[in-house]
Amino acid sequence: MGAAGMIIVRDAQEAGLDLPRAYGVDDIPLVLQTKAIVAGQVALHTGLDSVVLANGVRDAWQQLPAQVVRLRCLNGSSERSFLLGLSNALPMHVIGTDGGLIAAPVIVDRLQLMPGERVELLLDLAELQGQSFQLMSYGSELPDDIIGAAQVGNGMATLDGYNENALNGANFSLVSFTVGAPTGSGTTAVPIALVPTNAYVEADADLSRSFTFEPQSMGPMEMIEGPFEINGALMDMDVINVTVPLANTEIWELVNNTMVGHPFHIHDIQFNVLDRNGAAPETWETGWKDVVYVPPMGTARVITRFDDFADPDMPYMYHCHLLMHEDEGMMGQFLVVDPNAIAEQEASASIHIWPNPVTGDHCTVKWAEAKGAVNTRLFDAAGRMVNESVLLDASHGRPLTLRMLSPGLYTLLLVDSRGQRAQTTVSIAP
Ligand SMILES: [Cu+2]
Repeated sequence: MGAAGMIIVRDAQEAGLDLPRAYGVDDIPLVLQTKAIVAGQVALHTGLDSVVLANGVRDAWQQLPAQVVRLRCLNGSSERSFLLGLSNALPMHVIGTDGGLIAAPVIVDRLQLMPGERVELLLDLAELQGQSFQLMSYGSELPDDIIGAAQVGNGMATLDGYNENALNGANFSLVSFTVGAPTGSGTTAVPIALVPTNAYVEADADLSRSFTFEPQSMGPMEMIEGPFEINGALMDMDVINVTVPLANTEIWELVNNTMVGHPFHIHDIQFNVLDRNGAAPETWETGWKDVVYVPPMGTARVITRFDDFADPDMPYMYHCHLLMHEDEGMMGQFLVVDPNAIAEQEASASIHIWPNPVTGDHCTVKWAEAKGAVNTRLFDAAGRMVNESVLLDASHGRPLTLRMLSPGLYTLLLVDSRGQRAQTTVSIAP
């Protein structure tokens, strides 16, 4: 991320709780970043991010009242993970994650926050008037192979400039705080309960999909540097990698066959983390999230329901939230499609497929604007091409043979002789 901002979302459930919410007084947004500054400009695509910024400011400090205060933290770094902690060893009460408040506060003294992740913390400063302390990143305690740790790679290979960056493996201050007088009206105690999560459980799932991360080519450098593929492919704007039927509850299994940790992010939905390397996630991670840490040579599983915002034309993205990784193509796109709405939506599109859902071994394709021969490619929900053929003139209706295909949703990509592209969703009936 370059310049980063924050949107604070409030709702009635949040408003019903006794939480600090005086903006800039006891409720502090913190966009935490490290950046490389070259010739006065933020430089991307370099590992020499040696400048620590909070809300865009170096050496940031804030006065806080001697009462319960709320810190809304976002890791807006391009690649660096933080291991948050307080220099005075005060406990941090986690109350919220990426998607909102969790069920009850969870006390931690360290918390790993990867790029793209958000966490809300309460600190009880009632006894600390006149003192000062820092919100720290304890980089020396980050596990190896997470960017920001002392070591990435096996010692033979490491990232360009990694060992020259003094922040890697170091403990450093993100923000300094001084504690002043209480406001006289703030929150005096950390709440016992927050908002029930009603998390999805494994038994709710309609299906499980697997997403495997691998370097494009094998080698010690490539295993830490990338470019990294998801299910054997880099991002392609012309390929829908996954088609999700509306109202599906799905487990997404993330398999990391690389030597670095990745923060995996899914648009459109909030998910619950089921497990990481087969073990329960951190207690504070059990609410709603949209970024999950996938450990090096390890796995994470998340569960979610795609219950809104279906659109047969506008895909959502999933991607690694490390800027260099996503920029190099560690990303894919998915459609959420309402199977019952396809026929209606086709009526207004320039491509006509009928019947759709397809009931026999072929359908008719008409693309009025097509010029010359049209190449057709059909992709299944996992993004695999399952059919390729050529229609000599699709500007009038032409039959497309679709034999031996399992029932479900497919994406049909059409390219005409002038390189014009069109795409639509085809449903194969049982
Ligand atoms: Cu990554």
